[in-house]
Amino acid sequence: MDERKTMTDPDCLFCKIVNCDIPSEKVYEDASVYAFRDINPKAKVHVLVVPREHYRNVDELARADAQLLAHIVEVAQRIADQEYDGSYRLVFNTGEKAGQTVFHVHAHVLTGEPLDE
Ligand code: D5M
Repeated sequence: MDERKTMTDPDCLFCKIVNCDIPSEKVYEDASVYAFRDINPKAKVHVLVVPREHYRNVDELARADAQLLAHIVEVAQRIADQEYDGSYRLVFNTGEKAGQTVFHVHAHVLTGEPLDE
């Protein structure tokens, strides 16, 4: 366990979604993660999987809690199994120049149809 004091950021969009202060279309939840449909889907099925706790990006999460990162991958597979044939693309945009716009780590799970390369 790391020593960060703030596990929720009151100004963070995805913290608000996890806490149900902003509505979302939930796909899956458990004690440590929450998954919901992306508002601007880039594939037939486009789900975001986020930890309930606030980490800025996947690097911060990996250093603090590698098991939680592995759990996010398990949840991505579960969603792809439920919503398609188990095939999926997993994307973590990390940093502004890579297209990250929400600084609460989230896995984009793209599935539901064959994907272009
Ligand atoms: O991905 C941020 C993603 O978050 C982007 O694909 C849109 C999505 N988004 C933004 N607001 C919402 C709400 N309110 N519900 C669902 N999805 C949302 P990034 O990798 O940071 O660019």
